[in-house]
Amino acid sequence: MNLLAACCVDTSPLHSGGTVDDTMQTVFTAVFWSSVALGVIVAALLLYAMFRFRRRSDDDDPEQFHGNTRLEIAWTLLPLVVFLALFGFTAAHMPFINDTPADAAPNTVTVIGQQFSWTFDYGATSSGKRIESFTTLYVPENTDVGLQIVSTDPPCKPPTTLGNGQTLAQAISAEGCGVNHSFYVPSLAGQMNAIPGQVNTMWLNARPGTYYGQCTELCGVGHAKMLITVISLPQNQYQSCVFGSPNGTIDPTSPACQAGGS
Ligand SMILES: [Cu+2]
Repeated sequence: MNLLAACCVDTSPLHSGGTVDDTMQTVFTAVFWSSVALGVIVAALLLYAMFRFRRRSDDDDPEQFHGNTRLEIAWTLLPLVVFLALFGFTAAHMPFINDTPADAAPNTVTVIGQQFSWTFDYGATSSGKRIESFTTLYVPENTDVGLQIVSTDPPCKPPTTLGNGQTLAQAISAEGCGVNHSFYVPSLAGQMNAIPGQVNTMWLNARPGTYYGQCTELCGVGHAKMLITVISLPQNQYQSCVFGSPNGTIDPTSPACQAGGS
């Protein structure tokens, strides 16, 4: 197990680490196996027709007919029903995947993509210092967490003061500079672009553990360095890791910030 962990990190969306990816896998599994079944049935019918009705001699003419209404209605309706069923199944699950639930609001993190790293901002201390972690996003386990995703690059700097009622994400996007990045941790949720001048939102709810991802929008020479780690911690451990220090500094080496620790 340790050997496996040392050799490779598992970023497969098939190995879900939370409720959003669970739902995505529900949709994927249904669409995938329906497609496999349809493909096998169509190929089998095709092979059957090719061999059963093949021309046996030069003067053997196949039966000629046209205008079989029942057949035409059937081959129109059947694919339509299959298509509508898959469409309905997908559409029924999309709101859960896409719409950040209201109870994620207190756990909103601003995700800032910049050449070439990720900053995660959890809010500010009473003295106004931003509480931030870099590369690693800490989340409370089994809890809805909202992400507001923005991009900024020099000459822009994340603003130090915010307008009245303005969120950090709104202040950064108002500056409108940066290049496109994309936040993607496949075992937790789908992919979301970080676009200059825009605030994109997504959410996740992670079971305890450590999850990995990376920037998935080619953004420059350091693109490959934009790795992401998500550590899902028990609620009290999360509180002391992220909000425990009076000066607002998150220490990634502290015991509170270790997955499966203290
Ligand atoms: Cu990038």
